[in-house]
Amino acid sequence: MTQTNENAAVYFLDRHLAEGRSDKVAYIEADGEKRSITYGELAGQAGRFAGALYRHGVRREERIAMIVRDTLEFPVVFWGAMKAGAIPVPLNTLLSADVYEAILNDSRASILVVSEALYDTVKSAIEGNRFLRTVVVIGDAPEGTESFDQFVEGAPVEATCDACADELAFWLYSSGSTGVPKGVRHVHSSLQATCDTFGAQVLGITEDDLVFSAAKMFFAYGLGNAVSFPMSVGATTVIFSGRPTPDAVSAILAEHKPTIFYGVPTLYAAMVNAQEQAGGAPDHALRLCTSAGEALPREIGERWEKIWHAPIVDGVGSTEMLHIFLSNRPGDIVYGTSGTAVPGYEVRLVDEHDEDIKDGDVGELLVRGPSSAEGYWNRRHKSQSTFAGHWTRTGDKYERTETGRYVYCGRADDMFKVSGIWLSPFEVESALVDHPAVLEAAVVARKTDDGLEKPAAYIVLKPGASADVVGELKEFVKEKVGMWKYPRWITVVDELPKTATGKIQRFKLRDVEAV
Ligand code: 3SK
Repeated sequence: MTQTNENAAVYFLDRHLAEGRSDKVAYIEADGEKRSITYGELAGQAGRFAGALYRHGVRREERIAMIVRDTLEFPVVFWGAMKAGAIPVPLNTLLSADVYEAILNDSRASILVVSEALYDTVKSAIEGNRFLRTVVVIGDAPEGTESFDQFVEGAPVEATCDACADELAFWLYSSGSTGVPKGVRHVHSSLQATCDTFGAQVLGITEDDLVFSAAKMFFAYGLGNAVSFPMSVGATTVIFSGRPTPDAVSAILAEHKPTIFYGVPTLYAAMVNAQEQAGGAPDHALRLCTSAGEALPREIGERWEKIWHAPIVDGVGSTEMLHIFLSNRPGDIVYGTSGTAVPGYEVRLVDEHDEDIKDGDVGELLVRGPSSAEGYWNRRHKSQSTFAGHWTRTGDKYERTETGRYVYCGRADDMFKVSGIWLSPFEVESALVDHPAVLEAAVVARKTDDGLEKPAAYIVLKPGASADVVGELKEFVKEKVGMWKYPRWITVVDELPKTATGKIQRFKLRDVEAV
């Protein structure tokens, strides 16, 4: 098909009608009403949503904020807004009212689409908002809002608005590890670029795959996993609107039998622990799993593969690069490393003067490739420092081994010096989670009475483990990674603060009193 309109909705949505996939199921809900939608129905409903936006006077480039759970309406609204030339802005569904208020003001969205179950949290964030014209609720509409059904009822089905590849298509908000959300602006060609690279060349996704992502569609990771990758080939996606607990995910793997599962390290760790305790072999049809969000500990990958007999391809991506650019490959996995650059991307490691470093040294990871964002919305200074010409700074510290694989050493801004030597919190955390009683760990710098920085650890224990184990952990770390690196303070907590993509928010722990 000759494609002159470069609006991403042509490639991901309209193309399937021309290629005979109108009756193929695109999405299946694993919970709630357990509805499903075909590619033909999705194209029709997205077109109607685009028509409803026009009817409401929405103009090109206006932002459509989405606080939408993983239900069939997510792809309808996302593609519908893009078809109309408007800019969908999917937001994390787990934020607080204060953060929604800040993001809604920052984005100046004129329409907000929100799932009914989330409306109560969002309500106070929209009071007094000067930009919103209409709040559309998926479900029963409280006073002052419109129901989704009402909003689209009788609207004409619109054709896809002409757009060029470099035109802004959608934004994502990145919480980053500092906690201040920034609007990351992506163009129409970026989605297809991630499918041509990671989707085709690492996942090898085909029309016959059935995929399930525990990471939600509002994350860049989940958006690729459950929206662009499967829709680039006409595959089918199982979606789940609830919390992806180990039990819920195991049940979905057993009932729906996806061939590709996309998870995050915390979930893999919990599932491995639960399955080892339960014994037996899980029921599934997986051919491949992926992990991102934070580095997958080696032992978790190895233990998972022993139980599920399906490899986990661990990779690194970012909201700024839209998806994974550094990754292991099926058939070529070294657990404990992030693999090598995904075809189509280049990576470099540089020192503090931006000079390339040699193998074995630790430096900041820079990446260049076809899916980098246009920049941050209204953050000129931050855009200039992150998007340095063709190269994008990741803020991650890496080492390249002699065999050319990249090994994660922590966030650039989490590194600190102990006795004059750089310490990566990640290295100490990895040592702690090697202890059989420790499920997760986060390490931050803390000042001693004489003002020197030393590591302080926060740990989550495995179910049934006794807090008495804390006494032996200091010696355990000393033996594993070196005398000076052991945590001087260890606090047991119920859970660690994390970003939506599962990255530990160490900055939130820096102010917590250690014991
Ligand atoms: O954190 C990651 O590794 C990631 C991967 C894919 C897309 C987005 C992100 C943040």
